[in-house]
Amino acid sequence: HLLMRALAETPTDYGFAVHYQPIVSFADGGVVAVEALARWTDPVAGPVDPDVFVTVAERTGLVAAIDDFVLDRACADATALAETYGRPIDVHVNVSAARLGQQGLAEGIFDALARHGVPASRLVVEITETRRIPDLPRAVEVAETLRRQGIRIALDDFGSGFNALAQLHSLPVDIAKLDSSLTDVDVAPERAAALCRSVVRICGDLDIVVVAEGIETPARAQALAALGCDLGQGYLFGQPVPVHRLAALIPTQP
Ligand code: G
Ligand code: G
Ligand code: NA
Ligand code: MN
Repeated sequence: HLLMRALAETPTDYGFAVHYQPIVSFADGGVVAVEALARWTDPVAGPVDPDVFVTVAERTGLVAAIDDFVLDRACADATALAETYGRPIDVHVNVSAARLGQQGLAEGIFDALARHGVPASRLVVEITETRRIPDLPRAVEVAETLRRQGIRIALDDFGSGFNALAQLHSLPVDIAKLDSSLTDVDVAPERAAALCRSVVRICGDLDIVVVAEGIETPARAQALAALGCDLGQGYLFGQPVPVHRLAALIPTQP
């Protein structure tokens, strides 16, 4: 399989890249963070949908190589990101839930931060699920190890699949990213608003910052801000782009 061969070698040589998507504060519209997202262009077939290659990589155990490549690139880009925004911002990277309990994960993350001189307090690890966390007690230990150094933990796609309320019971979480199925206030507005309000309330009680995902329209941004979400992410604020194209997404003041 081409993907396997690509990952076995240096990812940079095989069409891997990292794109960044801004995460914006509803309070003042400023960019507070970016999410680093893996992109892969097959030398023959062209760009491959990340949902496809991440799912394949998860099944074959190669997703760790992708996560590590994205983490290293994101740390290397920290200086360029700070220059783009005129101040240091947070960087979110995805880590597959299946990997959270694995040996060496925390050490690998600390090593990448140290190699590039990035403070742990700038990094957010998004726990991305397609499968249940296999060894929850061990995953909780790793999450606590990361947090003791100042790294924050986000639950990705919160409210869908396995990233459910029950996770908040055991996992120490700093940020919840509300899945776009939860933030879709255009469909059944009253029910969606009630759900959103309740989740925001629970997160508030647990000191968890709420990011609303999948925001494509100003109306949706306004509704979610009014419902108490802290931050927003979506095509309205910018698609994932290479680091040098982020500056063009910064909203110009009226
Ligand atoms: O970027 P896009 O939304 O198209 O990505 C599709 C899916 O792939 C999302 O669920 C996203 O979390 C996941 N994904 C993107 N980049 C990475 C990565 O570096 N590591 C992991 N584990 N998942 C990623
Ligand atoms: O699951 P995760 O949050 O990691 O996935 C991020 C992916 O979601 C990005 O790769 C991007 O392609 C996709 N995405 C980001 N914003 C939007 C949006 O506003 N609408 C849609 N449909 N997809 C989005
Ligand atoms: Na995800
Ligand atoms: Mn994510």
